[in-house]
Amino acid sequence: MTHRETRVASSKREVILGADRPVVVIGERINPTGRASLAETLRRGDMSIVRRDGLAQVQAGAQILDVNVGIPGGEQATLMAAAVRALQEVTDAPLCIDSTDVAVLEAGLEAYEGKALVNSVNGEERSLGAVLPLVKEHDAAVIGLTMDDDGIPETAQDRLRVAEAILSRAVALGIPIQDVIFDPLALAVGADTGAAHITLETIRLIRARLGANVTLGVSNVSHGLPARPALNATFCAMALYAGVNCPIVNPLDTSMMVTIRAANLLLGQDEWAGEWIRAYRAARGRNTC
Ligand code: THG
Repeated sequence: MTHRETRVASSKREVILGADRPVVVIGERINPTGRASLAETLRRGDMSIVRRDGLAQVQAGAQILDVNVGIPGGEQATLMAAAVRALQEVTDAPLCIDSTDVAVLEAGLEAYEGKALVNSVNGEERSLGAVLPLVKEHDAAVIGLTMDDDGIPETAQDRLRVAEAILSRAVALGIPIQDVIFDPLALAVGADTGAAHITLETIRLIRARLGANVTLGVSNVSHGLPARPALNATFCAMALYAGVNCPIVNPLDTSMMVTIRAANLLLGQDEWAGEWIRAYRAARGRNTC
């Protein structure tokens, strides 16, 4: 199976996702879930934390920024458009527009200049019918979640079937095949001890059968557990080996970024260990290593 490359872009910078390229970090921080301070500022329409966190994540090595403004009761479409505009003022990084609400995705896409990543569509009829036409209309790329009207399948095979169904619907609408990437869904391992392993198997299967790029919301795995950074980084290393190439992570977590740089080197994506050595020297210069 040949592996496809996916292009996303801002008006000033493009980022290519592909198996034969270094990992692309999608920064997860612009998300009010579990972050009272961000939720509070968003509720006032204040974009200062959005700007600050966007910039900080890019400086820490994020190449794409996930933008989620999901606060209960908020005017989310307006907030999404405002967050997209605010981020475009402070960074050239392409954006990943994250909402379960189609009107919010649409507001984000309308404010965005470039080829966005839409987060996300899933195999539910309602989602396919609403999100894919929007993706087509805006010439965006899209993340397909491997769940459908029956929920999240328990086996890797069944999750692959959902991915195939999403892909064929997208292609039927005229969305280029490489513009669909997949997320095999990371669930909290504290709630189900078998969850992480099934996700890893699904990554491998999707990569082998569909040749598609694969993302993953890595931090979901550690919800409710102590020592989250250690679990997240370890799971991320495993997921990268299984075939994830654009994980959604916290780039301000230094152990996560060290793990990703190590994985790039160990999986043959860092020639002469150039990036590994450069990062080591930069950290030594800051006296943090
Ligand atoms: N797949 C896709 N998109 C996603 C997810 C996914 N988007 C959202 C989420 N899952 C990925 N992003 C996050 C962001 C934050 C956290 C987890 C996943 C997180 N936050 C801490 C908390 O809630 O406890 C708070 C962080 C803080 O306080 O700074 O864990 O799976 N496609």
